[in-house]
Amino acid sequence: MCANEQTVKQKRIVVIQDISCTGRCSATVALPILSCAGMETSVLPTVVLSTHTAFPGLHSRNLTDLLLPTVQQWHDLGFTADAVYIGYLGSVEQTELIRRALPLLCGEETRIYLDPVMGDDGRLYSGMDPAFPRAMREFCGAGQVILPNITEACLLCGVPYREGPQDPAFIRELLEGLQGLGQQQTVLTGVMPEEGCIGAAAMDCRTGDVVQVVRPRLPVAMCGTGDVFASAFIGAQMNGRSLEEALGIAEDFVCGGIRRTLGRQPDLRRGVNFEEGLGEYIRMVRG
Ligand code: PXL
Repeated sequence: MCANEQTVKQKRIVVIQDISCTGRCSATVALPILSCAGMETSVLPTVVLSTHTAFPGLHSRNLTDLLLPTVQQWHDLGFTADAVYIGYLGSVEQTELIRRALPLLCGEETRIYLDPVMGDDGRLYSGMDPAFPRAMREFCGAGQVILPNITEACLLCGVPYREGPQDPAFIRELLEGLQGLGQQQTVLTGVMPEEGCIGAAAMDCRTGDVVQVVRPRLPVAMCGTGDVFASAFIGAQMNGRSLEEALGIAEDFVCGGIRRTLGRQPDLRRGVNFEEGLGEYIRMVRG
């Protein structure tokens, strides 16, 4: 056993998002990736859905009533998290409840990652309350790191959606519009700075410094890519990788997953084959 394993305490993360029972997004993506990042995972489910919302005929149940009692029990047991990752929430009311629950989960050092999951391709996800973007704008202040995609950034900033490629001035406008919302870093995903490229642009909210990581774009849209990206990014940062390194690791992990899925899985709603990239991911973040 190396010295590191004896002396460094294993980190704990609480994942607050839905369980979409099949279809590879949210908790079914986040938990395995964060486990591979070496973290102890807990899940606070916000909604249980038979599938994610891109499939017709789904059944779902909001677990609003369980949120505060669960966190209160964890608090009473002396449980605190090193990181919290908030994703898909089931209602405006849940944003308020989670805001009240966070102090019970967090110590001084806890890092809160907030992905304001609301929509994609310029539209709110099916079934999402139109009042949600305004509530989410307020809620972003709870996050040290916020991770919107372009659609969510537009909704948060109140600017019309623009399809890619987006000119650098527009990406900058979004990053500056988001700068005051989270506390430390903004990670804007699905950025297409030029034809044939996709990546992420991140701003340090305190200094205004921007880093951008881009990769060749595969011309498909798959469900759950934002969740794969956010989980891989968080796992890398929580293992001490710099902002730029974590962005690169997460982009490579998503691109590898999309490449592996193409041609092998006809229904792209079933999400990204990230599983077969986990061995490589472990080497990137833990090696
Ligand atoms: O991947 C984001 C996401 C999370 N949770 C649910 C969703 C989606 C995207 O469609 O429907 C329930």
